[in-house]
Amino acid sequence: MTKTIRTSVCIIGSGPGGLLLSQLLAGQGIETVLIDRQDEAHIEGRIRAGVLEQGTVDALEEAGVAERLHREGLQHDGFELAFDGDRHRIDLQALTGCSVTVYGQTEVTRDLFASRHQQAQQFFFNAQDVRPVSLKSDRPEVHFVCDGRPYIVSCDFVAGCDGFHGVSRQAIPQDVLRTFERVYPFGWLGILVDRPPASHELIYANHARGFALASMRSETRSRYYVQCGVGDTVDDWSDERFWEEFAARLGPDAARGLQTGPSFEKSIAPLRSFVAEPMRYGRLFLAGDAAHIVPPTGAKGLNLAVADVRLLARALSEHYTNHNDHYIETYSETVLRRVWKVERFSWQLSNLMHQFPENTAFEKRMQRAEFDYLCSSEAASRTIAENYVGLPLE
Ligand code: FAS
Ligand code: PHB
Repeated sequence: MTKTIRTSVCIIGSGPGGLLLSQLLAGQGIETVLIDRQDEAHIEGRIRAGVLEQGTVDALEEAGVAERLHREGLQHDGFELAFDGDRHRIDLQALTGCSVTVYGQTEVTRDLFASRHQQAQQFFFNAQDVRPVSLKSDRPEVHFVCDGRPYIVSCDFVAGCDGFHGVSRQAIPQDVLRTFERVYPFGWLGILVDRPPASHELIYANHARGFALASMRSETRSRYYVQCGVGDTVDDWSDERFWEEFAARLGPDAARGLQTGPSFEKSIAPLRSFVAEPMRYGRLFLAGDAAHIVPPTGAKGLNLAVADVRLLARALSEHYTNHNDHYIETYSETVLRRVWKVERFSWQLSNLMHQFPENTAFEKRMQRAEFDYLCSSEAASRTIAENYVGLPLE
């Protein structure tokens, strides 16, 4: 027996994008239902982003979930780029007047779940066969099965926040959807280790042996990455091999502060740049990884999802509160303009900081020349800084 549920906005995907959208809409008295194919523990357990733009912090404050973030987050006024051991600090504060906050996506997701539960949000976890239908009608539906029972959510709007491998983007007809993609010829191997960070700020390093990133989650927990082969598995990377490569790529100066130890999380992420257009089809709106992917080099994935959600929450709130559909009608055009600028920055920094198998000696010299130019030009450093702290919402 199918159970039908009626709500205003049905959100597919309960990652940071879907959770924040639900939280922001709830603040405007707009009811939502959240559907996810995983359970809460799995969603919270995913180790992903680590750096929040000021705009993301602002959104979490507006959503009323920034208290722990302010208590435990680490404010960073700069970060470093290193090239074969030479280091250059991008002084975010001096160049832009802004900072970033180091606070893991896991914590953001945990804070959002806690608040949604406090407000008795209706969730469906472990949902199967999720299908958004009738998207061109004024009463779209989302069909799914949960605990063996079929459900239909009848709603005004559907928000596709279900990530790169979700179903929402697939619901846009092939003759409407346009996709753009660049797959990088390497991945990132990431570890977590309970040791103090090698440096108090992030260091992105390009070395002849490959890219490395020294990041952190707290003053006692570090998050480190090395560029790895696109076909590598975690079994190819013992801790010993990781530490040897990581220290070599960071360079002797930066590696001086490195404290090695046993990793307790190790995973590999593929790198791609991807955009799907349009981000609206009828009453379906895409937000976050459902519509775009950036290589993590620019620390933009989570922040871009948050920016989409802020614009989508505004569009939906204006519809319900002021019967004004201007932001609904312009959502896709507005959000994509910013998405492409962030894609550009993430692609540019990835090209600068990684060793590409197909690069000739000339391209390697161009990378070094770009780094040397950054070191010598405040204007060049400012362009990196203003993208890293986050572009204006529109
Ligand atoms: P998410 O992918 O977080 O959430 C989508 C949700 O939809 C998931 O909970 C999923 O279970 C659910 N879903 C999927 N299909 C569904 C279906 N059919 N029905 C119902 N639910 C469905 N960003 C950074 O800034 N820095 C990083 O270092 C970084 N590392 C990353 C590493 C990996 C392995 C990955 C995959 C991403 C990484 N990202 C990183 C990007 C990441 O942080 C995303 O940008 C962020 O999670 C986007 O949030 P959402 O759009 O909510 O999508
Ligand atoms: C992280 O801490 O996970 C992190 C930080 C910056 C990035 C990517 C990942 O660019």
